[in-house]
Amino acid sequence: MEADNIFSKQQNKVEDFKFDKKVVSVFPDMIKRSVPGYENVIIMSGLFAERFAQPNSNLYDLGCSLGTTTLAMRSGINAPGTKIIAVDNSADMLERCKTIIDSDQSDVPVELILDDIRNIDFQNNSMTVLNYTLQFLPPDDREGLLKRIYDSMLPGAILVLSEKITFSEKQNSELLIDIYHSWKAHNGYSEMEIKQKRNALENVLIPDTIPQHVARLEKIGFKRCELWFQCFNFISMVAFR
Ligand code: GEK
Repeated sequence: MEADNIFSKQQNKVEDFKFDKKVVSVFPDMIKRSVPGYENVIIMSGLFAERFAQPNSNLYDLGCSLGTTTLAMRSGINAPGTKIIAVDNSADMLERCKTIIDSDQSDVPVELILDDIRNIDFQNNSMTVLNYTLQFLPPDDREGLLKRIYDSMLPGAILVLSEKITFSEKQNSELLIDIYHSWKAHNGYSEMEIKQKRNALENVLIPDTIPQHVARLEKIGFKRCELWFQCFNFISMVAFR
């Protein structure tokens, strides 16, 4: 696994973050050292799939990157006749994802789609996972996407939504984000790397607060939702149709 040193050198102008070849080559190391709880959230996505995949239905992994969530879901699914539809709009990510999925032995079919998740015609949907992807959509597009997902869901279907979040209370926000940065430093990132990555993400990753997420899910019609994981400014929720 290649080490993530993308922001280790001083850059004159920090460009907006892109999921390009350079990021793909370090992605497993980057996400593990940058998203607290990532590995647990992936494992638990597999456990949700084990429990909620319905026979003859589709399961969606939106913003699949290298397919880590897809593989966890694939190994969890017991229901017959299911298909996982994994979508990403980065051609570099999806190309590498295809190699990884092809080398996995499970016989649950996986369809990889290179497209914007806003263009997908969701159907016959028993589970949708958005692991750290909704945060990259323009805020005004988030409700529309979630509504279309909701409308495609079978009774009893679930949405797993994992996100970086922000906080409305200023002191909590400063403290938790500061501790998060300490955790990144603990994982070997320098102060400059942390700062440059933060700048690169500033216009690209726009986090919501937990109350914003809950209000949106309730407005769309999800009958229950629960926060099942939180570490500092990273969360995962499950919402039930
Ligand atoms: C994992 N879920 O390993 N349409 C399609 N893909 C998109 C869009 C969009 N509009 N916007 C961003 N992406 C993964 C990790 S990474 C999270 C998800 C991170 C894709 C983007 O190309 C990238 O691959 C992914 O969403 C976000 O479980 O890097 O912080």
